[in-house]
Amino acid sequence: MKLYQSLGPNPRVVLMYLAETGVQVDRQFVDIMAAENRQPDFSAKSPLAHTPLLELDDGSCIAESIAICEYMDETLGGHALLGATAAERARTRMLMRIVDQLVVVPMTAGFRGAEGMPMFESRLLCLPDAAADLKRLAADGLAQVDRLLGEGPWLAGERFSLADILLYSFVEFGAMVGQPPDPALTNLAAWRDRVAARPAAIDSANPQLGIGEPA
Ligand SMILES: N[C@@H](CCC(=O)N[C@@H](CS)C(=O)NCC(=O)O)C(=O)O
Repeated sequence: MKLYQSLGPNPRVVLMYLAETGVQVDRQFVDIMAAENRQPDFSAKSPLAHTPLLELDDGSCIAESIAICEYMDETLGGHALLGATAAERARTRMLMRIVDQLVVVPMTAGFRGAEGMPMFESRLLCLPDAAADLKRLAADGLAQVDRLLGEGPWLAGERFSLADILLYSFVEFGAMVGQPPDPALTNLAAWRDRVAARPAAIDSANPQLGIGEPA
């Protein structure tokens, strides 16, 4: 099994999953800034030529960060971060869908229509006229997540889950690309500090390093 990873919040979700669980897989860095992901060898493996990508021993491939983590959790991770029961897993999936729709989708579309435009405009539909509104939508999504978090400690309550990893990767990405969370969202700020204190948050920050390798 081999994981293809790169810069960016989506590969970070998988790296943080690996760092949290201790699941070991071979890993290869793909330089998306140099368009390595769009070379025929790689794009034949991935439906949208995206990273992360997990290649199984039989040569078949799984794209999409959450699908990869779910596969690993089911086969190697002992349901560590989805949940121990069907009800827990359903709750984690519910929270991930909320985070995806309310935060990830508008945040990334807002980025593509503004700061990220030079990287994407030659090959993807970018919406510069909508970028400010998309960012407002993502900020509103974070406000809704702040309410869902309440006192926490985690999105699912007492149980740290893949939903926290997904949200954290995109809160950190947003902070780097001009969409930092509103400091008035105090539940989110306290939760972000709690996640940042987990070793996996540090170990997953640099996709070019091995997990736990000193920066
Ligand atoms: N929904 C996908 C998104 C994957 C994605 O957009 N990956 C980015 C890195 S964060 C990528 O490979 N970009 C390369 C490109 O656009 O050329 C997932 O969850 O994995």
